[in-house]
Amino acid sequence: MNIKLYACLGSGNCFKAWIVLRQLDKPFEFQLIDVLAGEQKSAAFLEINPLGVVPYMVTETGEGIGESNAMLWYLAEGTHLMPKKPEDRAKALQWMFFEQSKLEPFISPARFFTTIVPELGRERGADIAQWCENAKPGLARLDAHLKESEFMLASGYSLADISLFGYTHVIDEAGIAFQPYPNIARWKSSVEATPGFRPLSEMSPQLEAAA
Ligand SMILES: N[C@@H](CCC(=O)N[C@@H](CS)C(=O)NCC(=O)O)C(=O)O
Repeated sequence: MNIKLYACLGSGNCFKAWIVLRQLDKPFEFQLIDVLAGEQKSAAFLEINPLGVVPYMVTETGEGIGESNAMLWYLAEGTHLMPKKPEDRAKALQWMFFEQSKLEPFISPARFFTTIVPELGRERGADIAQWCENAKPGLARLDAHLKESEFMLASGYSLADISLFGYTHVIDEAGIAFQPYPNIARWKSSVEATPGFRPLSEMSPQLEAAA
């Protein structure tokens, strides 16, 4: 049985799971879930993932895994994307928790209402401004870290880069400029140059069907 990835288009969290599958050249089935139409809360999808969110992944052995960063951990196991030293694995986790607590909760909704559904965002101007403000300390910390290192870990490109890249590479779509964060901008180019990289705009079930 192939891995099955349940995902919606345009999502940074779904992109993380998708790009790791593509960069590791793993065969998988892409099941589109239309979040804008509420499909993630349908009875059929709640049977698969009772939390009613995407991404969600079903492994080759039929185990269901939620949380994009947990998917990265599962998929990177035993590959060049998983750091070898225990200290580096712990640092990867440290940054992946940072991503989910200091960046994603702010960049994701700001981008959703600015770029994905701007018609709903017109009523949310104050919220969007606050989310952008809340993301800045995390972005400043990330930028300072990347001043010292080409990738998140000194050992090289890893699952931690993919995790952080998911939303950080589209801060402009949330209304946050890259200009105050030159090291993030430089790192973004380094990640985009890694083997097998494909942009978020190409994530689609059609691409997998054609592969
Ligand atoms: N922390 C989760 C976030 C999952 C999540 O909130 N997914 C969004 C799409 S990016 C979703 O399904 N939203 C629809 C909803 O909450 O009903 C992860 O990293 O996978």
